[in-house]
Amino acid sequence: MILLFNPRATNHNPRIPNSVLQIAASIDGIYEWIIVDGNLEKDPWTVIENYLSTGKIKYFACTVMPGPQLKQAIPFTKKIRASYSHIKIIFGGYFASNQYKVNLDSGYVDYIVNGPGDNTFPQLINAIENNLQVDGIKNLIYKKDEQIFKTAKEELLDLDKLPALPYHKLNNFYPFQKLLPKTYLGKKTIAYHSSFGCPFTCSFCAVVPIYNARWKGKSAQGIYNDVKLLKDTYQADSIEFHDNNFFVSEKRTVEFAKLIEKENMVWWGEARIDTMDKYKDESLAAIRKSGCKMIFFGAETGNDEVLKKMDKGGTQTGKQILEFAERLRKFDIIPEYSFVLGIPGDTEEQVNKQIDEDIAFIKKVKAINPKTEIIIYTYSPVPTEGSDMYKQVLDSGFKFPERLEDWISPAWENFDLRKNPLTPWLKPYMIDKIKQFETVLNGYYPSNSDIRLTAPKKIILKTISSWRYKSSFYSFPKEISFLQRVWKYRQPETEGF
Ligand code: B12
Ligand code: SF4
Repeated sequence: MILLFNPRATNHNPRIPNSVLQIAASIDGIYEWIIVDGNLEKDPWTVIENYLSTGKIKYFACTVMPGPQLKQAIPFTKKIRASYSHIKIIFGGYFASNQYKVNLDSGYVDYIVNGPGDNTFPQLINAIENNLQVDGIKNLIYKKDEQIFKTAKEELLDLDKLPALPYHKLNNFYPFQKLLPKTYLGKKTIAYHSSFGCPFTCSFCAVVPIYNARWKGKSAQGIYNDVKLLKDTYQADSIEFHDNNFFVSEKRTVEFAKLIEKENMVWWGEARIDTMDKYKDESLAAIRKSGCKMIFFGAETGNDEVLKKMDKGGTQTGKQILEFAERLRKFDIIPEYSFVLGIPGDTEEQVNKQIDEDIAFIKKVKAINPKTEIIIYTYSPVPTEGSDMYKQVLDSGFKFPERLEDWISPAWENFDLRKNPLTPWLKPYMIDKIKQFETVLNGYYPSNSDIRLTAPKKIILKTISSWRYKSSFYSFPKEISFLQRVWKYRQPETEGF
């Protein structure tokens, strides 16, 4: 029997655990599987241990993204290896694939599924069950005789041909209603993933090393059929598309918009500014009419030179970021712009100056379209081998942890959350400046995605933050952070997106 584990990633809104559910779909009807969702268990280790003590579990298969999920994935796996050494441990997900060396060197991860696991996972289990070689299985990383082997990457799969996700079986483990949280979009929000990869190669992005500029999406009709099923069966009223880049194909998006319009559902997804700026006006209008209220974009920075250095790989410019915010305002679609501050520079002055310029640029965006939701990340390197930026990162002396356990130290957890990146070029005063600006910005423009923050609270926050925002005086905004703490203000990115 295979135990699929989704470690806790969020304290607030558990969502459909698509990563492990898609793996469940790949073996459903072939191998017996059970699922433990760390987001829905107070004490997942006891639940896992109860399953282990039955003696039936042969495989522990765990998905891992960086950050909070590691806090359960690492210690639980270690305990399993120590007490149940016969169990094979298989990791998948972005952290496992991108940081494969540290995972395999730990001695308690046997195999890593490097990218989509839909074919790889059943093939791997079949090979282990039948004592076959694994070297012919694509998308796999493993260690043999102290040497790491990476097998070839598989062509991207046709999502319309993959087995349907076993939602009804998940419902036997966890009442499905608990997996449809109330969000900014609606009362019962579906998390749906409709494509693999992304066609671009931004040098800071964790998707790039896994997908190498490849993208493949499910058909609009296929997405609609799944969403309709969830609406009819579980009364879902809204959709969060978890694709890295949902809007790659204008044709697919518009087709989907036309199909979903009659269902009266609100939806959201992630896109690129330069891609969507090419969309026709009627396409943007159709998207809005169909229920798309807000779209997430990686704006990154207003500086064209830096955009080039980040290898945005497209045509995005600072001017376009501003004009597009204005364009979306006319269509009543809220742009959710994320910015990456603190990228490496040749000198300390240059890094600091870029932060100041980015802050000024964010204020320009807000002036053009005040409804724009701003998300600020500090730059956290990902191992995008071959990119100039990653080379600069390594030259600066930056190193990832060498032991798996080190990833759960508080400092590296903050790195994962892109809050305090431990990057040598970013000095403490710069981090303070970014954080203080963010506090003032969130005070003057409280996020609409925090649905618990009432209108009067928003007015109070805005009023007390006003003089700081207008005079660009951000130092020690204690009065604002005090209120945000008391009212448990949730920034858009901690809420999830
Ligand atoms: C949903 C999600 C979340 C949810 C998790 C909810 C939940 N139920 O667990 C929330 C919102 C909590 C979250 C948080 C974070 N996330 Co997140 N998240 C995602 C997102 C959008 C979708 C994941 C998903 O469900 N994918 C759908 C499945 C089907 O695809 P998949 O995971 O790739 O799975 C396939 C393969 O990878 C593989 N596979 C995956 N797992 C496993 C396991 C096994 C055993 C096997 C065999 C195979 C396998 O097979 C699957 C099927 O083919 C991804 C981006 C993405 N598009 O995947 C980011 C992503 C994983 N998150 C990321 C990050 C960094 C975070 C944060 C840590 C930081 C942040 N600020 O965003 C935060 C933590 C914040 C906090 N306070 O906790 C990054 C990881 C980047 C990196 N450096 O590795 C991603 C890639 C987004 C991005 N492009 O930057 N996240
Ligand atoms: S467009 Fe987005 S998902 Fe695609 S490579 Fe760039 S940052 Fe990553």
